[in-house]
Amino acid sequence: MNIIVTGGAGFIGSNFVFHMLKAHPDYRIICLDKLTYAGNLSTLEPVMDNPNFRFVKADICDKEAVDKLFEEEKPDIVVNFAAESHVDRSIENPQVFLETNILGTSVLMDASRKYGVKRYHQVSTDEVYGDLPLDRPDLFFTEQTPIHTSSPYSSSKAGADLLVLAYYRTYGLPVTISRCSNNYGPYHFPEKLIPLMIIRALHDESLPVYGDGLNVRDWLYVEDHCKAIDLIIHEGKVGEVYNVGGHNEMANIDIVKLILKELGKSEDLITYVTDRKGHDRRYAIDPTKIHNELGWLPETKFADGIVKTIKWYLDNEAWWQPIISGEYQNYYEKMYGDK
Ligand code: NAD
Ligand code: TDX
Repeated sequence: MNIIVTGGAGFIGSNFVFHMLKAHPDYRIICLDKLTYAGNLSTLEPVMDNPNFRFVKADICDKEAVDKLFEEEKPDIVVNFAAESHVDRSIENPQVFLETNILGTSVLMDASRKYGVKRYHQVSTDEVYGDLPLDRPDLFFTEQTPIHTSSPYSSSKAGADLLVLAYYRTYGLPVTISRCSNNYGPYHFPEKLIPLMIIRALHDESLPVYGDGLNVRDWLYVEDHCKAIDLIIHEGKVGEVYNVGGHNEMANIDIVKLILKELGKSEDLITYVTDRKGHDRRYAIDPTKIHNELGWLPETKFADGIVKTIKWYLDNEAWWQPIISGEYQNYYEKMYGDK
């Protein structure tokens, strides 16, 4: 089985590459990644010499490069993780989100049609459903919840999802889509809430909490997400959407306090800053469908996963130190300088 994994040098994609090489030692995994600011080749170092792994630096929007790779590898399955993924960046500059997340998806699907792939899987997000109110804890996102996006990021992901479903209906491309809640774990880029707070707390720097800090996210350990995608590409029904989430709702402020407690740091580091524009209030996934149809259940409890994750960042400074120096510092100043 030949599988092209796009965006495999990023957070979830790299965890998926590791999972697949371990779970299916007879599969060949080809990672296609542009290595944007969020892609890190050093993450993939442990598998670079694996004869069942190949890395190719290319842009999913580059039709020629994508076609060439499909011609060479004749993939059975394509799993598309490649995306611009940070909501705050999409608010600053939507354009590249539309290019990679929508146009890139169409280039990959055109190649998938041309070379007859058996499954095209789109890695999507719960953000396509918009948000839920805090005072209705009985409400959850199901696969029937209407698309209702808030940010340029989520709109670009929703645009891609609609295109994927259109390729299924119009051309019969055998597609599946997974819409997952917030992931956390190793190799999470330090612009996102959990790694940002861990690393800043370690340096006794202020922790910028948006708005009142009461926004709720539904956290899933990254390995559980990878296992869900593995199941969907093998056993999921073509043309279907699967929500993935673990009923692990947490308010941002509670996560920040938990990190401070684990690291033995003072809550005085918490600084409330101007809210994110259009900030979604609450995400909460109903994972009944993937549980009933495919038997998937999350295995890592948040209490254990967050401790494991904090330990990973403590043990792997060599991974994140080069990231937070240089270009990323300029980014931080730009995003938080006047908040
Ligand atoms: P990430 O930003 O950590 O990684 C994205 C990867 O895609 C990087 O390696 C980057 O170099 C690559 N990439 C970007 N543009 C590219 C292009 N034009 N061509 C080729 N490669 C390109 O993202 P992530 O958090 O790992 O998210 C992966 C996928 O999962 C995304 O599609 C995202 O929308 C989705 N998702 C993420 C979460 C989450 O909590 N992080 C939750 C649900 C869904
Ligand atoms: O400095 C911060 N302070 C803060 O309060 C940052 C970076 C975030 N936040 C808040 C905003 C959100 O309510 O924390 C919450 C989580 O923020 P992010 O880590 O930026 O994630 P989110 O916006 O929820 O989106 C993530 O989950 C869904 C991923 O980045 C998306 O790619 C995925 O689709």
